[in-house]
Amino acid sequence: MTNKQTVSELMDHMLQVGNSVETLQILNEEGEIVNEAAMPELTDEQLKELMTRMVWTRVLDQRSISLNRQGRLGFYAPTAGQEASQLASHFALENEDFILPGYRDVPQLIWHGLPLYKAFLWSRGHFVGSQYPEGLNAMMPQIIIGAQIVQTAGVALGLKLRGKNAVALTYTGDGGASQGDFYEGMNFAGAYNAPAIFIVQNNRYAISTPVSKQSKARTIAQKAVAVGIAGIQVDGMDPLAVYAATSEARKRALNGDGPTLIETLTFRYGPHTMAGDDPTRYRTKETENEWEAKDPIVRFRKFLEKKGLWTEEEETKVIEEAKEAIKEAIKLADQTPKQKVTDLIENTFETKTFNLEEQAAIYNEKESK
Ligand SMILES: Cc1ncc(C[n+]2csc(CCOP(=O)(O)OP(=O)(O)O)c2C)c(N)n1
Repeated sequence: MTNKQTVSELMDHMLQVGNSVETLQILNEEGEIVNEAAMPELTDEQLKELMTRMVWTRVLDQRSISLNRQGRLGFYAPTAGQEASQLASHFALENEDFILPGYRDVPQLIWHGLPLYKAFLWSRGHFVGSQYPEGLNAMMPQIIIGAQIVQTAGVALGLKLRGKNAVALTYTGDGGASQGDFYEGMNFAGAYNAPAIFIVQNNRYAISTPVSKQSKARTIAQKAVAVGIAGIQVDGMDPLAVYAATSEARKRALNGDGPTLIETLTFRYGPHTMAGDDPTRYRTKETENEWEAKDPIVRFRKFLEKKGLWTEEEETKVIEEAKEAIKEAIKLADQTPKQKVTDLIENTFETKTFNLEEQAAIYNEKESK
């Protein structure tokens, strides 16, 4: 209760809560540590592993774009620019943690254990691409914007009720943060103190819609306040900041402190997807140059080189290994028997509905000829 402030002052105070959100940065664009206090504890080997994953994934992105152009992949949402946001957050997880990715988050799935050839098959719409190996704690990439956020609340609550020492982590974009599911999911997870982590990769655009059209709120991170959970905005081009925030969120969730919302400020260098989006129609060259100067791989390379942990030869080796793995995976995908209509029918429901029974009979007959 207060009897010293005016109504207007109280309202302004609420607005200031949002306006006071700061951005965590640990590693600047020059590869220098600018926030020692927040520096995460990572061994030299771990730092190198994170760099390896980011470089590897950049190669995967370049190859996926060419494979798509050659007609050898189906749906593809480019990832270059978002490596720190995607891979440094995933790096803070353990295998027992459950991830619920969006369609752009295939790299995290791969590093969580999805065989690459299955990721390629998923891109082609082949059912084998959605059959996950035993022990891979993940859902398929979600296409419905925001749907994975409510599911994350449920998975996190399930993990808690089963007494698992694990969290559920989901990814969405700035556009996803405007969906009703976003608020519902976070609110529910908060109310049940579920071990959930919500990552909003704010890459500035939802296809062509700028983030300024998503919300009047200055940040997406501040939306945590309304549901009473922890929230943080981080430089999403800084792998150390993204890792530190996710690692802390995981620790808090396992400690019974509930969910966290993490907003990563990032940028996708490519088009929204390979289905005809042309970013030059809604982004200026200046904006692109500004974000290219923030490249997460460039700044992490500078940091590691200064520490004597990374060389051009090592990077070349990673690039060659990535190309080889991609070649092998696409071969495996090509060798997978072509999908039949009955495969789709058999893999839709555990028990077929009556009309699927009818269709299965028709297609079984056709395919046997
Ligand atoms: C419920 C729903 N509405 C609309 C779409 C069409 N759609 C596909 S991607 C997209 C933009 C999403 O942007 P954002 O959440 O910022 O993620 P980004 O693609 O930038 O990673 C939209 C509106 C959809 N897939 N699902």
